[in-house]
Amino acid sequence: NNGIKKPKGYTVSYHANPEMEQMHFGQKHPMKPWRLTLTNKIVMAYGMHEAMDIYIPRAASSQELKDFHRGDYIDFLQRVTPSDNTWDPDSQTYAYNTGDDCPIFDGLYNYCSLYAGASLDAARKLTNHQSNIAINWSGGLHHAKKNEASGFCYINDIVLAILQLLLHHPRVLYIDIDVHHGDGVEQAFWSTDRVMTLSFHKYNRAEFFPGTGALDDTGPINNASAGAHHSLNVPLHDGIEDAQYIKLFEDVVKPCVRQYKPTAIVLQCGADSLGGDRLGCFNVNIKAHGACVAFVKKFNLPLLVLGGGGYTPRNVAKAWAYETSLCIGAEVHPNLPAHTPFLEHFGNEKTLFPKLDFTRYENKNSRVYLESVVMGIMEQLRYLQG
Ligand code: ZLM
Ligand code: CA
Ligand code: ZN
Repeated sequence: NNGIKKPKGYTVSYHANPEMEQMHFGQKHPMKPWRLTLTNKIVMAYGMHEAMDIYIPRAASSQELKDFHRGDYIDFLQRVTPSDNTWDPDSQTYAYNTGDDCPIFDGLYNYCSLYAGASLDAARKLTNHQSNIAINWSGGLHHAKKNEASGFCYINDIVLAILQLLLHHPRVLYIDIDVHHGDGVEQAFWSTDRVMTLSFHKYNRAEFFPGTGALDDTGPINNASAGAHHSLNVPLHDGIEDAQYIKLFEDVVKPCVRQYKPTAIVLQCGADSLGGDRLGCFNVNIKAHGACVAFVKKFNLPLLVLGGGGYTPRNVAKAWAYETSLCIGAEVHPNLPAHTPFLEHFGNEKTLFPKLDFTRYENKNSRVYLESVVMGIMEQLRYLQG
C-alpha cells in the first residue's frame, strides 16, 4: 500500500472489465483498447484501488442498448462478422456507417455491450447513492447515433447513462473535453431542457471531424422548443495552452452550473485534447486536463466520469490515472511506481507529467477570440433565467 486511503465522506466506484482491453480495431487503427490496460496498471501500481469500490461490470443486454438505439441497428451489430459483405451498392456505403473509422472486428458486439454495461452500472451506482463519483474509462463514446456508428463509436454509452440518471434527476449537465465535438450526445438531447450539453473542441467545419459544434449551434432555433439554448459549444483553434484552457473551462462551466442548476454531472474526459496526441491538435498538459476534472468535482454533485478519445496510449494512461487520483483526492508521487507493469513502455519519461510534444501546433487562439467565445456562452445562459 502506498498510503492511499479511502476518501473521507464520499465513495468513488471504478468500473473496468479487463475483457475489453484485448480487443483490436485492426492494424494501424488509432483506437487502441490496450490504453485501458495501461491505465488500470498505473492506477493499481499506485494502490488507488484501495481507495475505491472496484467493479467488473457486466455486459449491457440488447434490450438496454435499444433504450436509445434502433432495434435493427443493434440486431446488425449483434450478428455481423468481419467476413460479412456489408457494402450496399445502391447507396455506395457500408451498412450503418461501418467502414474504415468504425470497422467490424472480431468481438465487436461484446466490446460494445461491455463498455455500455460499464457506463450503465456506473450511472446506477450514482442513482442508488452507492457512490458519489463513478468512473468508466472505457466509455465516453460520444459520436454514436441512434441508428449508426460514427467516429470509432458504435453504442452511445453516454446517452444510455444519462437516460438512467434522468430516471432520478431532473437536470443533468454533460461536459465534454474530448478534442472532438460531442455530436451524438448533443443530437440525442437536442430538444429537451432536462440535459444541457457542453462540448469544448477543435472546430473547423470542413477539415476537422465531425465538423459540427459551432458557437451558435445552441439547440432548436424555435424558442418554443424546450431544448433551445441547452446545447452549448466552445469551438477552438489549434494549439490552445494550459492557462488559457483552464481559465476558459472555469469561465464557462461555473456559470453553466450556476444558471442551469444540474443535479448530476457527466464528464467525458477524452484525452485526445492533450498535447502530442496522434489525432489531436491542442497543447494541453496532463495537469491542466486534470484541473478540469478537479474543478467539476468541487461542485459536489453526483459525478459520472468517462473516457473517450486519446490516441497516444502512454499519455492517455497517465492522464486517466492522474484523474483517478484527483477523484479520490489522493496525492500521488509524480514518478510512476517502480513496479508498474509495462514501465519500459514509457521510455525515459517515467513520470505522470511528461513534457508533451508541443512542436506540431502553433497556438491560434487569441485572448480576444476566447473572450468572444465566453461572451457567446454567457449570452445563451441569459435565456435560462426564470
Ligand atoms: N477516414 N486506419 C474521434 C473519431 C475521429 C473521417 C477521414 C478513415 C481518423 C483515422 C482508421 C487504419 C473520438 C474522419 C478518415 C481513414 C473518413 C478520423 C483506420 C487513421 C486511420 O490508419 C487508420 C487503416 C483511421 C482513422 C486515421 N479518422 C482520424 N480522424 C475521424 C474520426 C473519436 O475521439 O471523438 C471519441 C472516441 N474521421 O475524419 C474521414 C472523414 C474516413
Ligand atoms: Ca469535446
Ligand atoms: Zn476525440
